Order: sequence, then structure tokens, then C-alpha cells
Amino acid sequence: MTIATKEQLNAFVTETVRTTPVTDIHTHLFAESFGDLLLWGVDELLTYHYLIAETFRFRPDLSYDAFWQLSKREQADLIWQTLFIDHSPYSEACRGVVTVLNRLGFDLSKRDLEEYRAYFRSVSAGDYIDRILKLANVKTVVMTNDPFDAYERGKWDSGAEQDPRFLAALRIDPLLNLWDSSWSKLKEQGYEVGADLSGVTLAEIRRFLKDWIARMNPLYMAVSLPNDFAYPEDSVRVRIIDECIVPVAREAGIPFAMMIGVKRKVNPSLKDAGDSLGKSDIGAVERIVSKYQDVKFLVTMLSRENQHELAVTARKNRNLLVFGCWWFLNNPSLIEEITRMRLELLGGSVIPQHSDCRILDQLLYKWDHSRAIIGKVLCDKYGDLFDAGWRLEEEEIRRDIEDLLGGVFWKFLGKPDPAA
Ligand code: RAT
Ligand code: ZN
Repeated sequence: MTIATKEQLNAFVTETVRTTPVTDIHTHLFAESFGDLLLWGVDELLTYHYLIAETFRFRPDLSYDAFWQLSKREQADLIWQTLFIDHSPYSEACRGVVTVLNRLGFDLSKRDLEEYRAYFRSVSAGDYIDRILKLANVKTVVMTNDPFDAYERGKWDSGAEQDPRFLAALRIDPLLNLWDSSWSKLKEQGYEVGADLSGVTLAEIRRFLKDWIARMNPLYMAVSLPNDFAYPEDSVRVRIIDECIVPVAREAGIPFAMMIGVKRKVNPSLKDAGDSLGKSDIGAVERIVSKYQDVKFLVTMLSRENQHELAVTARKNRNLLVFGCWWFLNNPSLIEEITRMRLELLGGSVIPQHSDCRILDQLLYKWDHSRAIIGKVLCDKYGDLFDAGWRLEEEEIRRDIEDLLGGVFWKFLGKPDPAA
């Protein structure tokens, strides 16, 4: 049906973005068979590392050690008191908790943490996964799977049943960022590697990658890279990229995802909350994607300052797909600015968002909040077309939104959307 008025247009776009199921291309969530690797519930929500960093800002009296010695429940109590009771929770990470509790139907007027806890004690992980995926309208979740983590490896070894809603991504940070310590872990897994990359080491790294690809069937290989990531460069990292990651990605027909711009551990006392960001050299991205035009690259960058040049680089290289507003960019003002700019430069050939959820429940807020902004930006974009005399069919808008919320990803992979 053709859309006749601006009011109709806005209502249709908003509703379609709200109700279209999502493929969430990067999370830290796990299927139920991974046991306690899947985090969920109110104490996990409150102890999300984003909230830990915010809590310390209000508590100069609190020592890092004292905090880390508390039980998870005690940490959650302290964070709740500091960020939700002593102050109003309007930072994005705090607002997220409020959205989640509200969407679960809790009475927020009482602010009674014990009541929320009682609910989580009464529900099973399996039922809760079903409830959250349905409420968040997420059809597929891409996990972050680390073959260097012995605990996670144990889960893969146990041959647990696969849940088709949770798909794998092979994460290789230790290989590219911590070779000095990770080579011995490869050796323990039976690969003939040496610290200096000599002999059969590079072939053995390729064998390691191929073995894990066969085992996990990952949609892509991924790494987070520091803000000073350079390419080309005379370094272990770049040799492994050139001689192992690229050829294996090519052979397996899967993309290499680069998440660029992290400064790890600027405050180690904060643990996971102690990482920061820095502006990166877009030239490194430009050079690697244009050198390997037969390899697909998914790229997200952490610094706001890199966003425009990243979008322009994607215009020049069709093997580069830009995705998500990552981590410190996952805030409404920045999502709006970045999404607007990307749609203006790239049309719909982009993945506007991923959730990066670490806790299952967060799917509710990360997607609610992002959908509202994507919807708003699209209303403006279609509205501009409408003003210029372009009339749209509902079917065309539905197609575009399905693409943005998953279709673009699956087409880039060259695979059918398994949940379609
Ligand atoms: O967003 C986060 O929670 C970060 O801690 C990281 O996990 C980041 O997203 C990453 O994948 O390295
Ligand atoms: Zn992440």
C-alpha cells in the first residue's frame, strides 16, 4: 500500500522498526547449554561493568579492594544505593536497568530490589531466555566465543546441544594482542607453535583457526584492536593477520571483524570497567581492506572522531561493512548522530547497531533504546523523500528495515538468514 501522508509515514516507520525481529551481530551472551557463562538477573544487571565505573565516581570513600571483596549481591546493593537511590539513574547504563525492570513489569515506585530478586529466583534460565528474546524481539544472537578460555572450551568439548537462536563468532584477541602469553596456550592445545613464529608456527596457527571454525561454525572471526593499531607494520600481530587470519578467512568464506580503538586497562583497579578508548588511524583500515578485496571485513571503531572517515572508507570498499555504535558510543545522542551520518553516506548498506549485551536482560533496553533512535532517523530520511515528491510503498519500507536489522548482515555473509 502506498503511504499517503506524513503522519501515516511516521506511524508506519516507527511501528515497523519496533516490531521487526533483529539479528544481533555482536553480544557476549551465551546459549543455555553454556551454563553459568550466560549471565542474567538483577544482580548481574546491576554489576555490569559500565555501572561499576559510574559507582566509583560517586564514592571517593570506597576502596577498589573493598569493593572487589564484596559478594555479587553486596556489590549490587551498593550500586543500587549509589546510582539509583542516592542519585537519579539517567546515565544511559542506569536508564537501561530502569527500562529492563519496567519492561519486566515490576513496580518501580517501590524501588524494592528484594522483590525483583524474588522473581529471578523463581524462573529457569531456559524460560527466561524465551521470555527475553520474545520481549526484545531478537531472533538471533551472535555470541563471542573464545577458544583461549579453558572454561568455555570445556563447554564446547562437552558437545552440548546447539540452540539455533545463538550462533558463534570466533574471537581471537589473545592471538593478535597477547601472543607473548598465548602461544603457550596453543601449545597446550597440541599445536606446534613457538614464541618467535618460526618453523611451522604460522601453519599451526592456521590449523588452530580451521579446527575451531570446524567446531564452532562461526559467522565471522573477530578481534578488538588497540587505538594505535597499525597496518602494515613489522609486528607479530600483522604477520599473523597477513599469514593466518586473512588466508583462513578467505578459505572459510567468513569475514574478519575488527573492532578498533580500545585502550585496555587504563585503570586496572576497575578490572573490566578499566578500559578506555583512543582515536585510531583510518589509514590502517583503508590499507588492509583495499589490499584484500577478496576478503570481507566487518569494522566498528570506538572513537567518535573516527566515524565519518570510516563511513567514507566503506564507500570506497564494498568488502567493508560498518557495524554498530560500539560501547562508549552506545548512547542516544551519539547513536543518533552516527546513524544519521551513516544513512546519509551509505544508504541502507550498513548495520546500524549491535547490542554488545553481557547480560541477557539487557537485550530489552539496548534494543528498545536503539530502535527508537533508528526509527526517528528513518522517519526524517523518508520524510525528506516524501517532501521531495517520492511516494513509498509500505512493502518498500518493511524491506529496508528488515535489511537494516539483519538482512544486510546475512547478505554480506552470503548466507540465508536461518531465522527468516
Ligand atoms: O562493551 C563491552 O562490554 C566491552 O567490555 C567489550 O566487551 C567490547 O565490547 C569487546 O567486545 O571487546
Ligand atoms: Zn563486545
